[in-house]
Amino acid sequence: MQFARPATFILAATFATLGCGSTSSTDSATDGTEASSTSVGSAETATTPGTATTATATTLGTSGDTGSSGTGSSSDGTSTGITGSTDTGGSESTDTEGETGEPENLLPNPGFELGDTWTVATNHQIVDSDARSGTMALRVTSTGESMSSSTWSDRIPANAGEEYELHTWVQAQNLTAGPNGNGDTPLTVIRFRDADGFVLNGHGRRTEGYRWAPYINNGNYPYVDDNMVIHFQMTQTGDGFEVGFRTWENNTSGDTFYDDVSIFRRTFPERGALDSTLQAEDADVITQAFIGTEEIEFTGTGYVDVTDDPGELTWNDVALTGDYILSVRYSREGFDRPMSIFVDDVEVESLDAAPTGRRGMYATADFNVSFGAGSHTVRLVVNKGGGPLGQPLIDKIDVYELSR
Ligand SMILES: [Ca+2]
Ligand SMILES: [Ca+2]
Repeated sequence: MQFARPATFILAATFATLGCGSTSSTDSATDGTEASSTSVGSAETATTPGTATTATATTLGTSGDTGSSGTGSSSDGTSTGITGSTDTGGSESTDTEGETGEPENLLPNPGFELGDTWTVATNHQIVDSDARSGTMALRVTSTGESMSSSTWSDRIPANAGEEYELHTWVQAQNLTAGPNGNGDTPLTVIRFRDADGFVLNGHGRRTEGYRWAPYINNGNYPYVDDNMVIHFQMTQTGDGFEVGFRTWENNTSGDTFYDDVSIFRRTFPERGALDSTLQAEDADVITQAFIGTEEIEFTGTGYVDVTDDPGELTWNDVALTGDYILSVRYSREGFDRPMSIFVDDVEVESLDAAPTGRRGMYATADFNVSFGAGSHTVRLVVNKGGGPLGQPLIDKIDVYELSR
C-alpha cells in the first residue's frame, strides 16, 4: 500500500516550531533555564524563515496559523506504508509505570542491528561502532545544515486512545553547541499520519512531538537516557506514527549516536471502572491559568492552560469515598515537571509528569488516592517551569475505581 505524499510539504517551518530561538534546556537536574524560549510550542505565533515555503501547505488543515509544522524528511517521497510491529528483542526494557509483564518494543530494528530498515538521511549513517548494545548504532553527523536531515523508522500502526512511551539512548562526541546551549541539539521526533497516510502538519491538529538530546559536558558524553522519554496518546486524528532522529542546524560539527530506541504501549492495570470525570475547565477555582480551546485534542469544552508557576485547579464538593486512581490528562512540551494532588488541603501524591512531545498532544499520569467518607476538595497543582515551553495544559481528571 502506497501513500502519496502531499504535493506540497514544508521543511523549514518544522524547525521554526521545533526550536527556532529556543533555549530549552536538557533534562538534567540543572534545567530550568528555558525561560527565554519563544517559539517552540507556540506555533500560532511563530513567524519563520520558512514562511515562503509554507504558503502552499494549507491544504492539510492549517487554520489560520502561520507557524504550522511540516515534516522533515527530504528523502522519502512516499511512505513505506503500514508495517506490522515486529518484536526484534534484544533491546533493553524500560520501566513503564503501571505495566505488568514484559512490554513489547513495537519498533522494528530498535538497535540498528538489522541495518538500513530505517530511512537514513544525508549525514546520518548506521555504523558498526559506538553501539550501546550489539554492534550497530545510528550516527548523526552535524554539519550546520538542517531542515531535511531526519532519519525515520517505518510506520508503527496505532489506534485512537492508546498511549505510548518513546525512550531513547543517546551519546555525543565533539558536538558543537548552538547559540542557545542546552536544548539546541539534535532531536528525537515522532510524527503522525492521518487515516489517508498524509503527514499531519496543521496547527490545531497534532504535528510532531520531539525531545532534544542533552547538551552536557561540552558535547562529549557516553550513552545516557536522561529523561529521553516522551509519553503520548493517540487520538482520532492519526492512524500511526514514525520515530525519527533529526539534525539541528545550530550544531555545526560533531556526532550524535542513537541506539536501543524503544516504543512501548502503556497499559494501566490499576484502573478499574470509570467512576466520574473532573473536567479541568469546570474546576471551581483556577489560578495562574486560563481556559483555552485552541489546541483541539481536548475533551469536554476546553482545557486549562497554565501560565504561571504553580497553576492550581480546585474542585469543591467532590463526593468520593474509598480508593481511586485519579488519571490526569495533560499536555506538556519539553520537560519532566511535577504535578501534585491535594485532598482537603493535604498533599496525597506528587510525581514528575513526562513531556508529551508537544503542547496540544496529551498523555495521562495516574495518582493513587484514598478518600475518607464524605465530600472533598480536590486540588491539582501543576509546576509550569520557565517560558512558553513549560506551559502545560490540563484537560481533565478521570476518576477510576481501583481495580481489585
Ligand atoms: Ca545497537
Ligand atoms: Ca477538558
